[in-house]
Amino acid sequence: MTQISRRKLLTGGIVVAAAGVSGLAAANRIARRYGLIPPDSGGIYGPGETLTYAAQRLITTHSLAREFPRSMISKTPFANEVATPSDEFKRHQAANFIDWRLTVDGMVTNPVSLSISDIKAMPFRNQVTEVVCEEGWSYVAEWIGTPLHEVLHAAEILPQARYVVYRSIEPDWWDSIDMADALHPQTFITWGMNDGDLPVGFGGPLRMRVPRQLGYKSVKYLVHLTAADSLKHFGKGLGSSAPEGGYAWYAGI
Ligand SMILES: Nc1nc2c(c(=O)[nH]1)N[C@H]1C(S)=C(S)[C@@H](COP(=O)(O)O)O[C@H]1N2
Ligand SMILES: [Mo]
Repeated sequence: MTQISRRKLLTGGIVVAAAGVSGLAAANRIARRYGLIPPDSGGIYGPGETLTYAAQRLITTHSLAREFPRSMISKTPFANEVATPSDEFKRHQAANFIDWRLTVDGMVTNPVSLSISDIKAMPFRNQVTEVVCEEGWSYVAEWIGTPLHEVLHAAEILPQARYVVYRSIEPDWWDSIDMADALHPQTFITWGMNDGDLPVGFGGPLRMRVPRQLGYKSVKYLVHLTAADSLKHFGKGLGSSAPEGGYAWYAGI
């Protein structure tokens, strides 16, 4: 059986099971068999979260977020700015981010601590994609960055790793993605925007861009990546700070 028809069969199975009487439970059994259980699968909304994540992963793993022509770049993009940056952040900003480091650890053979110029020296790409906030607003911008897979490759990520956990210098902002998104060609460690450096309001000096998911997964002021085979021991074990506040871990768009 080809990969595609197997995938269709599985997806069909999940969707049909979800439509049935004991639907969500059956869909969950299928998802569990294929290891497609998100970290926030418990609680009232858990079965729904599992259905969304498993169905998305079986259908759209390799699809790209829409890219726009440069003429559609928003003239006045809205930055959801951080009202009170910490003293630590202000010190980095005053020093032009010369001491900013992105630490990469966890399930890697070669843990690294990269400066902004180390990252800029790696292969980079650009994309014109949309930031979509769960509150209903969006904007289109050009993002310039090093694909996350380049950084993971430099750190020699181990094949057992299933997730990448990422943290902002803002302690409340941390998140994680599975390897399908971590290795996705549009998932960037972003350092440029619209032909210039990434402005602080938009997450400079470093921001994760995950254009296949809602804006809150694109964490600003990135300082730390950890490769892991489980999310159990991070925070409350739900995969990110988002489900701790009632939002989905997997926020595909
Ligand atoms: N560190 C950090 N990252 C963050 C946020 C934040 O407040 N702090 N807000 C998130 C949310 S909810 C959205 S919608 C986008 C907004 O991106 P923008 O500021 O470029 O508009 O950033 C996300 N990343
Ligand atoms: Mo948001």
